Amino acid sequence: MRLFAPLINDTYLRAIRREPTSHTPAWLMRQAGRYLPEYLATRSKAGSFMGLATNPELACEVTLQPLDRYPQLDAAILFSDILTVPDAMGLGLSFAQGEGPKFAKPLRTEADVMALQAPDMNQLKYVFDAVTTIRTALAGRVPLIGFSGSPWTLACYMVEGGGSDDFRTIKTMLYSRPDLIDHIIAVNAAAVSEYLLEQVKAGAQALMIFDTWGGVLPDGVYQRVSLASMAQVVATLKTAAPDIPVTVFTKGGGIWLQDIANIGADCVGVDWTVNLGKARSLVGDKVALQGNVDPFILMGSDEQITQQVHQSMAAFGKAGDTHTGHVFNLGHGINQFTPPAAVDTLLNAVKSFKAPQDR
Ligand code: 1CP
Repeated sequence: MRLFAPLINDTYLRAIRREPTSHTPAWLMRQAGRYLPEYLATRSKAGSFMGLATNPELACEVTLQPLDRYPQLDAAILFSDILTVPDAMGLGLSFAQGEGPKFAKPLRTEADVMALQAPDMNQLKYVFDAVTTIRTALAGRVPLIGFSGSPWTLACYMVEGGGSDDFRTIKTMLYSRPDLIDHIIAVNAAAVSEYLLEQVKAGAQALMIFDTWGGVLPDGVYQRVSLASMAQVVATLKTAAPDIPVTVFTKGGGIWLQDIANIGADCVGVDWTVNLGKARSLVGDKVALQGNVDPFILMGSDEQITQQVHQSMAAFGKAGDTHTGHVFNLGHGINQFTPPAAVDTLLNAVKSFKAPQDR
């Protein structure tokens, strides 16, 4: 075991464990990235997004940028991408300037699918090195969150070969050759479990599974394909690393909240379509909740931002125990056109919120 500095601000971990905290902890999905001028400067130094992600020193630099700019943040998230795993499986990831991710060898045929194997974790050493470098540089300031895509969300990119508007290619495979999808999901679940456990060994103090595209599946198929494979990953994590909290986030998964709360994760992320108070009454004290302000509120006036933040927090709140089990976040990642000053307004609004019993 590596030795790291003791944690100074443990508010995020306490909230996930549903312990009382002095304030509601906050971090933001995609808190590092293109909306920050300092990120764009480091990326141009690295030459490309993958140049940045594969260089542990530079990945560390961009992970810390939002924490230096916004001292209100209560957690750091590893700077990397969910698509590093399929890249290590040999699919050939590239990011063309100004475009989304592309795979040179997407999974299209039975032969492609049957040849798929979980990657050799040595191929992802740059990620684990980044985790250790970041954890050391944080020096206990806030906890470090490691992450992965869900087996289904990774499968979407692996079959489509990049981003998609309608998921036609993967849904065609799903409804014509479900056996092939089952195979991809099984390989991905093994890969994701191993990948996350390696991040823990390298120093990650919490984990998050991004199921960005679970919400494109019909009821029933979601549970069988995406949720069941996330449950399998969580079970593996809980056996090997029982003290590391796990958050699962299915964008568009609000309607399946009770199912998601039952897979053994510690915290469930929800998007802006969900009312946090209703969500809380559905899940009880089974899990903490993370979310859920619309990221585009950051394009609005300071008054609107503050009002939306307070509304989301008040919805969660219940007199007497407001600061238990809520991790403030957006309902999805920060958009690249977000003005950095709006993020400061948002985080100040989280801090200035007065729960009913504090007023
Ligand atoms: O040009 C650039 O600089 C690349 C933009 C970028 C960034 C900043 C990409 C490409 N990935 C990232 C970082 C990233 N991705 C993080 C690090 C944390 C942080 O920034 O603070 C994380 C957690 C992710 C996760 C990720 N990547 C998800 C899941 C979360 C989500 O946003 O839904 C997904 C779906 C991706 C795929 C991806 N990577 C990059 C892009 C542009 C995309 C979306 C592609 C698409 O579907 O169109």
